[in-house]
Amino acid sequence: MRSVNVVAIAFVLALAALAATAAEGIKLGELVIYDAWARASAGPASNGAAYVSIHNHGPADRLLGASTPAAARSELHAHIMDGGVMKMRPSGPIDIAPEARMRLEPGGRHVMLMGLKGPLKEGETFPLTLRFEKAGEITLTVSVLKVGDMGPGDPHQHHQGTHEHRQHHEHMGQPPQQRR
Ligand SMILES: [Cu+2]
Repeated sequence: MRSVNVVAIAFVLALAALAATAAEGIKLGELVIYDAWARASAGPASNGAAYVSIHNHGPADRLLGASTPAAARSELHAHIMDGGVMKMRPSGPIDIAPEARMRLEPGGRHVMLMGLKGPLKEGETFPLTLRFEKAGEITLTVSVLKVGDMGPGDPHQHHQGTHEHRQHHEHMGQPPQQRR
């Protein structure tokens, strides 16, 4: 019985560690990836979009593609002006400049989720795998926020899991205010 309890406690601790990692950013090579989120579907939508923030601590890399079991197909998209109308189009690989801090966000670059298996519901999560040219692959947990949300970085919102840059640097082993 005792060993069963030890396993149960270890499992709970592992879950807690995963949750903490998600809020502070996940390190993949020289990249730190954080705030993976999506908007809840407004109705019985067949498409959706996922967003993520990336901080590159190293040389240039490229986001090549994404996949999720939540949708039949995932494409990298960008919004472009076409005859005065904002349209979205497949963007191909997304360049990540050296030392860049970038955000996929509503109205900008996003991971288009085509053929959702079901509507995205606020409070739920789903896995999203991103594939980078140099850093490799990582599977993130995407948090579904409310319809019309502008994301965890929205200054008008106060979500749990809001990215704190201080935490992020502690995670990288570079506390910004302890340098002498
Ligand atoms: Cu799109």
